[in-house]
Amino acid sequence: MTAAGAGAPAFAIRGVVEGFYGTPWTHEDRLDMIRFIGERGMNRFVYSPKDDPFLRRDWARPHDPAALADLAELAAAAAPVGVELIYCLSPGLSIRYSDPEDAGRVLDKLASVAALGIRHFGLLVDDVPQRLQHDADIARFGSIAQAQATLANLVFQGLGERVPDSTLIVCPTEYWGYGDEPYVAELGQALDPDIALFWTGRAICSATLDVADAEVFTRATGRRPTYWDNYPVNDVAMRHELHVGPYRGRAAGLAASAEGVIANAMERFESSKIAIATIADYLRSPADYDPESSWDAALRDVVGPDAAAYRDFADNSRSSCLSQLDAPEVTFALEEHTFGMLLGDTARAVRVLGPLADRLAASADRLLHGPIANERLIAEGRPWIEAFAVGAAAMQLLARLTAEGRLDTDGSLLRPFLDDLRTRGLRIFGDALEMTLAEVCDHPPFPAPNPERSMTSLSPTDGEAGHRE
Ligand code: 14T
Repeated sequence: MTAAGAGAPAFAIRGVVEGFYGTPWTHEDRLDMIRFIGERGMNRFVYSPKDDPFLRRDWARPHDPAALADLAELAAAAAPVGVELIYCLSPGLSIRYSDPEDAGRVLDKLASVAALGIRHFGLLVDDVPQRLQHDADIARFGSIAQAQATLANLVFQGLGERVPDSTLIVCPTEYWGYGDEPYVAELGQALDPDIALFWTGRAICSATLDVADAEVFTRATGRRPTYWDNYPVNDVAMRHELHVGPYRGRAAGLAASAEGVIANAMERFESSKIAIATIADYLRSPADYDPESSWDAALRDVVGPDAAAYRDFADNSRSSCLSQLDAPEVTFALEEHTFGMLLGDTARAVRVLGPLADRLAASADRLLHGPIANERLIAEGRPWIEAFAVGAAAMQLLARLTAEGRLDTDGSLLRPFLDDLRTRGLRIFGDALEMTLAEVCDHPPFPAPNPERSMTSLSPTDGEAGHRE
């Protein structure tokens, strides 16, 4: 064991992939991200925006000179900060695996990029049909795994002849699961052993990445996984979440069983940096990684002087496949509120909630209306921050109605807040706030406390507040 935190980073491959569905980042964004990750010890930037037609739908069409010039500039900017580019092509929607000319087109495209000094390449066949479609492919190959392996081996061989020291990584069509499914095992057994494989773990967005799963994958495919980790990405089915919470759920000992981790980022560029900074911490030294302290540092780093206000927001926007508790502080305050109400103890019901609601409302106000250092971060998160402001105001009113003993009679004043939050359809406060508001608005009043079983002594007025009707 090496000393914690010192020496070489644990994972050999540490990086970010621009791999989301949505508007691709700009060239300036990419330059910025390469610098950002390089400063934090990451060493790969994977170029794979799903909605760049030249990479996927029109994979065979050559890049125009301006696009090549941009790629050359990215590679040149990456080298001095210790980052290498991985250029990925996604030909799976239309390629004829059996056609040597199509393999030649893939090679030509990769060679056009290799001429710029880029050495690392990816062949991605994720999110394409699970079966062979061209008649010629059906006639030639017994399975799609054989077809893909044949293509990848040809491309790898051609690359080796044309580009010294080049590498190739393949993203399989079934890129998640137990790691020993028949398809991926067949693919792994047929691929040249020097071709790497992407894997997202148990699920497309995996709650955990475990050593045992990595070992199953390695045994089945003949190589350790390179994780394509779908966090903080929030595309497709995750659009209602803003992933600004810390990285978590990745085994401390994973580095021995995996080549590395490439984190898929959000279209929301600045917002992605928060999670990415924590991922960089984990990848440097997983044994020392503490999600919460890494997250606090990342917030100070990315948000700057407004970090405390933004943290109040982000603490309520933790919902993701990684999260165990989506909104810890608010959840606790609302649990206390419910408990206090059930006991008929209004003082207890508002003790935590009141001050917290005021603090969150002030933070929302600062983020929405104050001068803010990182304006782009706030602009990206604005829909969620506005929902956060609505929720904070709802909690302030909830605390006030409770303290004034009016929850029974005037609880319906909270209805517009609940409707507003539901209409926005954005994930904020986890389930905690909407469930509490629904409890007050939709359901019968809190039952009268049983004085004999109450854990706190009740004053007559508290008793009143606990009663409905
Ligand atoms: F390459 C793969 F490892 C991968 O994860 N591919 C895509 C990825 O680019 C996307 O950003 C990510 C998160 O949504 O998941 C994959 O895309 C999907 C996944 C689906 F379940 C696209 C459609 C789906 F239904």
